[in-house]
Amino acid sequence: MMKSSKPAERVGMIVVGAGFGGMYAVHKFREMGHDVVGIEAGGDVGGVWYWNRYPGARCDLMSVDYSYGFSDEIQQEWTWSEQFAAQPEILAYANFVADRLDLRKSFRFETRVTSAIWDEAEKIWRVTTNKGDVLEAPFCIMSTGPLSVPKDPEIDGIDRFKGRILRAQKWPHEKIDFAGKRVGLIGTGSSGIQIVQEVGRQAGELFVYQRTPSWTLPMRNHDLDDAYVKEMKRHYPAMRAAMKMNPTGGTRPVTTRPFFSLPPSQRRDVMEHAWQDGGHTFLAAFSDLLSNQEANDQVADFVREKIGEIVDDPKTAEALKPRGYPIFARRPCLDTEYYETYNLPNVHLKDCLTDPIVEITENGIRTEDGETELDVLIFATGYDALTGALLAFDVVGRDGRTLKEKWQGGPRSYLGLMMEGFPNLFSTCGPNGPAALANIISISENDVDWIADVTTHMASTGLASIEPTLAAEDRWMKIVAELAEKSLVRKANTWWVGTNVKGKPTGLTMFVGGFNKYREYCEAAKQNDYADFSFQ
Ligand code: N01
Repeated sequence: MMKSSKPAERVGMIVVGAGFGGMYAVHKFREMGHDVVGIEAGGDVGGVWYWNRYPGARCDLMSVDYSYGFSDEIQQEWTWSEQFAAQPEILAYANFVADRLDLRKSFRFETRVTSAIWDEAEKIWRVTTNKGDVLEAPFCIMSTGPLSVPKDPEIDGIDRFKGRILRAQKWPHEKIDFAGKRVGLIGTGSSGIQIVQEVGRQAGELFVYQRTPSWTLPMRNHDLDDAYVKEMKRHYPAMRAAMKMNPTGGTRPVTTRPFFSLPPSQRRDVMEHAWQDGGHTFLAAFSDLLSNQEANDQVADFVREKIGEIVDDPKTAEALKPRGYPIFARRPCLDTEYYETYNLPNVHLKDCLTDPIVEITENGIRTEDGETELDVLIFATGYDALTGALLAFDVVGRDGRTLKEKWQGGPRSYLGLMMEGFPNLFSTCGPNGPAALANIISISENDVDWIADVTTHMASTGLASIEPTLAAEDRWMKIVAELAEKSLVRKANTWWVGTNVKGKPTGLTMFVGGFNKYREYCEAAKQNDYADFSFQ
């Protein structure tokens, strides 16, 4: 651990991260009168949207959902231009909010936390940074994000490559010119798919190295017209209230209709409509796609059929069809003419399942079948998700116990918000909450508000520290595990279950019961007089 020569600064609250969770936390606690310091590794606000500037980067949640609801002024003043906003517009929105609330003055940018250590005698968190800062505060909120630690592919020879390497998760700020270039892309998750559909239309040649094909559905994005925006703004308050009651934390309708409750021809009509409608309409069409394997299989067959209809070359079409894991068990991607891109003569699919990558060479990528020369190599190989950011530095709780020790077998917490043994440490969008399965801005707002209530309760009762009891944490983890057991989500190899990182404990540790239920649990934890916590 780095020793600092700077004197320690005592503040009221430390917030780590300037993504949507951290930005709201800084605002909320400042409003409550706390002296708040935010720490952020990036050069400005925006979190994942600050870093992910690759061509085609876009959110697959509707812009009206993927925005703050805590301030009616802000939602009335800001106008979204598209149904699904692109990265520049989302980053502009984050900047707009930061300007509007004057958030930047509370953040230290380009600063990384190197350790966070609980001092039991003083009842404070002592946080050190790579700039030598030492901050002390009774409370610390980790808004470090579920997808903030990039992961390179585990392939030999990366350092050898003489061309340019670009990473989706840390994309350069300047525009990259792909014209006439031979480009290789590794990874076909949400990021890779978005890159293919853009770079495939710009590059001289694009070689897409696909290991596991992802399921992707048409986004059918469109501009929002003035009348729609006006109507939406009129209904924002009711919409935000409804989002709190929705399992997705968004406005997507939910249904109680199981797949097999309809006769076959009607099922087909509903699937066709969902495909034409675009977005995540499938998930709103049937209630049991993540619990009934047979229903899931039929939707999977339907989508495979569509891929076959779109892609001209039958061998490429076959390789693009996902098999062996349920549809929606990996994060379903939304695309704009992704499959159509493979009909372009300069776009080539390299199927790593039949022809695995052997190594990266000076000049390109060598698979078992031979070497392909490349000028540019793009990694869209995902993240050490959910737990990566919090395990990237030392977090030391009561009695010197580290988070690495506590999470040796996988993440454990109460509600994804707090952990036994780590008093006064909170996280937003923590790994045992609904994290990646619901609207992350809705979860962040819920979590920050919950933390605010807890600290208000402590102030009014003169309590210095709070942590959940081990029994409460065990009970929550049992609820999480029992729900996970019933869900098809655990049946695919993904960052959701940790199988994408070598040596990481695997298992579905997110709460799959829906955002609305999660909120109920959070409410109950406060309502029963904080019986699940021990205080000092
Ligand atoms: O990462 P991923 P992502 N050789 O982990 C492949 C959110 N997001 O950045 O599956 C060959 O999904 C790997 O292959 P495999 C969203 O929540 C949202 O794309 O391990 N391939 C996989 O194909 C999303 O789920 C949006 O076989 C290798 C890919 O890399 C999450 O971020 C946009 C490899 C990684 O896919 C993460 O998505 C972007 C190797 N050695 C992201 N190593 C939107 O809102 C890895 N891969 C639209």
